[in-house]
Amino acid sequence: MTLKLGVIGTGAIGQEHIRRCSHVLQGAQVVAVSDINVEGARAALQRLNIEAKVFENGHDVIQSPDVDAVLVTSWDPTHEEFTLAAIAAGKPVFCEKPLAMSAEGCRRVVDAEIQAGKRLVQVGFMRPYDAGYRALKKVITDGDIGEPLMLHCAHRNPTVPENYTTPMAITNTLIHELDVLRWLTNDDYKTVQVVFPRVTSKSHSQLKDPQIVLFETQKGVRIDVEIFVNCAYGYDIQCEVVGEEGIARLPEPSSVQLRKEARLSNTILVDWKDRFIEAYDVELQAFINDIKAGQLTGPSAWDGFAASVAADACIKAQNSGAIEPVEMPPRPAFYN
Ligand code: NAD
Ligand code: NAI
Ligand code: ISE
Repeated sequence: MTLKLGVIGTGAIGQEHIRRCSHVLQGAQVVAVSDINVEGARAALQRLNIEAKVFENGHDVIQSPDVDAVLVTSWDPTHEEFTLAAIAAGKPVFCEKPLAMSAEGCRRVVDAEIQAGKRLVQVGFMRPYDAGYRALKKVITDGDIGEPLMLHCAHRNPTVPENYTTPMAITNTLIHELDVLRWLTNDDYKTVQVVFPRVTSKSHSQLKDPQIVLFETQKGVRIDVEIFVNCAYGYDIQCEVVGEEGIARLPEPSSVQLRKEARLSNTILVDWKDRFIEAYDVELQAFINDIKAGQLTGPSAWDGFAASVAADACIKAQNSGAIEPVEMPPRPAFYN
């Protein structure tokens, strides 16, 4: 049976996900889309050579009897509304990160899903599906470097649009680390502090860039994450785990090493679409397969909530300059 998908938001990642669901993955077909920019949605379908119905409103996609499951790939502040509507319609929904703009919003999704009595939500945290992160986790869980003591991480984008502001470094960018580092270390955050180095001249008045986010975890591990979204040189994700017996590093994406003109060099990727291209394929194939098998197993609404609890504390810490607590409520049995 072919799973019929509706996609809300046909921007950068919406188009990428439509492309992969239509031309790369197995068992699904995009039958409906919407975007507040309706002409943009039509143009995207034409570019991708896909025939699907274009709706003016995302809610009509969700309600369409032709649509079995929904992908929410519109802007961050729209995610909660569309995810809640999909749950109300009883349809599985893959929601890009963040699940909502605050822990309170995520909690509404968690509560609605529990009320529905069945897992219907997968959040677009793709890094746990990335082969590099999986290899790094195996090194840790196999005990190869002993107990982790410190993590040094970086999340660097070459550039961001003018509408990207200081809190978005947390809700839109760091949110990936907030999810993947919990998964990687099997730990939870206890406190967070944010410090601001000298601002790059490539930023603007509404964005303090770069930022350094410092965590202490429940197990006493110290984590530093540099967020630098106008780093100019590339899209660069770093993660180094310092353990009692050794150090493990996230593998670099493979690239041919060049010896040329008295230089030894490797290419650095510049676009998130390429850096995690396989992880996006795997996460969405898992979503499709899990729906057919009757049980979602990927990053859950509770994972979306946990990341947003930490994100709220980070934003508080951005504003206060103080060390702020991260207070995570107990996991409901529904998510065990
Ligand atoms: P984008 O701005 O390129 O695309 C967003 C699209 O959503 C736009 O076309 C916009 O017109 C549309 N849109 C906005 N509100 C809408 C609404 N109410 N109904 C329908 N369409 C609406 O942004 P993007 O880079 O594609 O990011 C989209 C989402 O994907 C964001 O939430 C972002 O955080 C997430 N994202 C995740 C990753 C990842 O690595 N997992 C990468 C990129 C983006
Ligand atoms: P984008 O700006 O390219 O696309 C967003 C699209 O959503 C736009 O086309 C916009 O018109 C549309 N849109 C906004 N509100 C809408 C609404 N109410 N109804 C219908 N369409 C609406 O943004 P991009 O980069 O594609 O990001 C989209 C989402 O994907 C964001 O939430 C972002 O955080 C997430 N994202 C996730 C990534 C990942 O690695 N998982 C990578 C990039 C983005
Ligand atoms: C974007 O929305 C993503 O999710 C990318 O993975 C991230 O690196 C980038 O900073 C975000 O803007």
